[in-house]
Amino acid sequence: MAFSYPLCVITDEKLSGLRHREVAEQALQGGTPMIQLRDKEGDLRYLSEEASVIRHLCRRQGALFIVNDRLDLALAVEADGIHLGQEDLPARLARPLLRPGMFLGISTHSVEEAREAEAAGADYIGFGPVFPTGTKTGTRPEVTLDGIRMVRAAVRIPVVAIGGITLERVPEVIGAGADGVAVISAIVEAGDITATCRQFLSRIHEARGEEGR
Ligand code: 3NM
Repeated sequence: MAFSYPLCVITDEKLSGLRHREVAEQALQGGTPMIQLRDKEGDLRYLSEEASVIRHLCRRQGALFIVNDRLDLALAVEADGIHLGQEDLPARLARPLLRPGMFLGISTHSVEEAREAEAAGADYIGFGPVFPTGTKTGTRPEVTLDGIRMVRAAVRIPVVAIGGITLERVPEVIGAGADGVAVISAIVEAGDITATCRQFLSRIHEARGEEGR
């Protein structure tokens, strides 16, 4: 069955010049099914306010709300899930702390990490960077479209591709087997976030052979 959350918009206040809640609101208006709050620097008091608003907005629309890295924040605001990187709390330690039904997403950069994440109970993996990205410093070498093909064949859980993904690149990324795409700059830096999300979704549906949705 097709993954129900094929577009994840990751909020970024620096790149967008907007508050997390504003990015989320505009992305949700464009039909985005999954929002991830990601902020490596903001203080927790501020982020808890942003997260509470986004929690409400996502719930109203039936979209999934994922918090990056901060498990305390995810639990406190009753987010739908947590996304952890290879330098964050290990999945096997995080999984038992989650409420039943909460999503666990893990960033992975190789087939080995993807298999490990699946074995540790991840519900989906982020896989990247597929293409060069200026958004995250210190990223690993690009996993490329061939990497997506390999990882898709190696795990059963959904594979969400990330890193340098633009509207133009959606068909090849989905064509290589990604179940979804996670995007920062190509969406949050776009003048019209709402319209850009609609374009991404329609490109994704086209690439999946779901025209007319
Ligand atoms: N994680 P953009 S790449 C947050 O490879 C993040 O795990 C990556 O931003 C990974 O869409 C990345 O602007 C940045 O390239 C994605």
